Amino acid sequence: MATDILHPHASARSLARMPVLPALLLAGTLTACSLVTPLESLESGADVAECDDQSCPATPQCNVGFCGADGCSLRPEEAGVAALQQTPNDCNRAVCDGHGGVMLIPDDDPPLDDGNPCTDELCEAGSPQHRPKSEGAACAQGVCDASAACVPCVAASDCLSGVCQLARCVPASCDDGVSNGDETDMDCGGSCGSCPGGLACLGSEDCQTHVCADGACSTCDGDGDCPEAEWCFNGACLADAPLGTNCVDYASCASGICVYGVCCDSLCEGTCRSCFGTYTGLLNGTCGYIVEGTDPYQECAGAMTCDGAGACL
Ligand SMILES: [Ca+2]
Ligand SMILES: [Ca+2]
Ligand SMILES: [Ca+2]
Repeated sequence: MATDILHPHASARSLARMPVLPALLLAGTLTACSLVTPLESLESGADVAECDDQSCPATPQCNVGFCGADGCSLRPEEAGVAALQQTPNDCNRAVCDGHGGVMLIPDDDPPLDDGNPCTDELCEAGSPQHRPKSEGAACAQGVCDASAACVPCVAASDCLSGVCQLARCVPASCDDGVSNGDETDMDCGGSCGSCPGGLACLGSEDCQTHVCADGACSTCDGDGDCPEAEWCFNGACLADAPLGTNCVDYASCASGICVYGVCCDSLCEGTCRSCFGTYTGLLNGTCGYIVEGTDPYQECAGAMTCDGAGACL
């Protein structure tokens, strides 16, 4: 609280209301000008014959001591002159009222900081105010809320994750309804699984179809639209199948060879050869001789069968 120091028992405002001169002075000898009063009764009053303006005390404030015909006297200080005693941070300035008193006029003398970073210290019509800053205004630990408290967030945009809950930023997750973290679109892409068609992507791995075109998940028209080691099937890129996997064409096989609907390690041409393990006794997808005594493809004439070495016997 600001302290008035105008007088031990009087505030600036009460002094302003005092009569032009203290009653004790009015008891003295008045000259033609009632504002000029001898100071004989003042304890510091100088001898009439010896006084000069410098030796005459100016008290109380807003009065000027001077040496007149009757010795030291007082006259009011001019209106508007700053009073000797000022109260700091009270949004006012004390000035002389021209009648020996003090009056306060509004001044840009704002109150001290209340310690709250979410209030502004200012003066309104001579009254000190700690006005709350607008919601969302920046403060040291984040932003100011509607109650002038400094909190981490009040809006989603205040958080790197884009999620503000109960004035706290919440880390990104794959089910928060926000495109955040390393996601390429809302809750998909990056480490949150692949995105359906039309959603944003950075690479093929962000898309369910493995096709990312112009920043959006799309479909493939051919194997050329697919990443290396993948092939296009029904608009989506699928990983090339390993040996022995069922296939629809060469492009679907990692080996690039599809024989009778299975990915094989070679074209497997020639008599009594097969890519099917059931016919060769080998692993599916490995071309080998058809087992002796069988002829699953009916390649051998008459009663002959495969000999187990790639020929009919
Ligand atoms: Ca002041
Ligand atoms: Ca403040
Ligand atoms: Ca998310």
